[in-house]
Amino acid sequence: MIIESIKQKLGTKNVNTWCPGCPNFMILESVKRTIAKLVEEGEKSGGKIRVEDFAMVTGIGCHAKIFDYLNLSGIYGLHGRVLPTALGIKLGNPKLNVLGFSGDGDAYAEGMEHFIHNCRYNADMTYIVHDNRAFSLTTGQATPTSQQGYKTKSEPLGEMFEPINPIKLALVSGATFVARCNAKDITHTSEILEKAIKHKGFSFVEIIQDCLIFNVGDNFDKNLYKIEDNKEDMGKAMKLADEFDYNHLNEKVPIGVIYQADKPVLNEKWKILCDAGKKK
Ligand SMILES: Cc1ncc(C[n+]2csc(CCOP(=O)(O)OP(=O)(O)O)c2C)c(N)n1
Ligand code: SF4
Ligand SMILES: [Mg+2]
Repeated sequence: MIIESIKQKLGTKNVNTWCPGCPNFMILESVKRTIAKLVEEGEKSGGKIRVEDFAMVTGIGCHAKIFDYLNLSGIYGLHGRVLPTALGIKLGNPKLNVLGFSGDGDAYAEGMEHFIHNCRYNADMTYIVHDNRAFSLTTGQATPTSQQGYKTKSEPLGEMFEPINPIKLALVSGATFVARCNAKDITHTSEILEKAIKHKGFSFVEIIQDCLIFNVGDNFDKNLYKIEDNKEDMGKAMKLADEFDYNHLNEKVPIGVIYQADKPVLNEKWKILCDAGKKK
């Protein structure tokens, strides 16, 4: 089956309510391309991956509408609870490729504790964060990755706190695959997503997804630069993470695989789960 027809199968007939031009469209396209490529490759090598072997979980927010536009089984979950739901699916059927989709509010505010612990657990699943540095669906309030001084109806004097650095947080929490990409670069994003899905362990992909309506200040596309994949070198990864602090938009912003390491995954460490996987 050719990639285009698999991509068509991944679409739905639901009316799309994202704002015209929103980079979420590009993330959707990147995800479809990636799954279609993996399925086609699987077919070539004996039908190893089917569309049915993927499952998705979303939070609540603009990002989460991807659930309506991507024809995969899964759960349109609760705000901030993507990862425990995704982990539950993975525990129930370890053979599934589980993809979690969160917004920055979803992942780093309400869902922060799940983010840290899932980096530690290293279950073999992929976590995709659409980071637009705002709670966009609820009209643009500041999230933990919004820059200081960002003014909203809820923060009329401007965001008071320094943002968190999710890349650094993932690294210190034990994530075995940490990457950043730009939604608008579909080819690069698809390459990163493919690597993330193929990675054995918890893969975290932070996608810069500029909202067109909220927190539209400085566009930092010009600051992005692509890096070579960094395997196993934590010192280098921390330096790359430090280059952009999510506050000063004039800094250089590395995109690509910032860190990848080969470590035992949850299924291997947890015998009961491992045996359950063998029985299916
Ligand atoms: C537990 C809970 N808290 C708050 C909300 C309200 N809420 C729904 S969407 C949303 C904002 C989502 O922001 P983000 O995760 O960044 O996604 P975006 O809309 O920016 O894609 C909020 C606060 C909710 N639905 N459930
Ligand atoms: S409000 Fe922003 S994130 Fe939401 S659909 Fe519109 S452009 Fe996209
Ligand atoms: Mg957001």
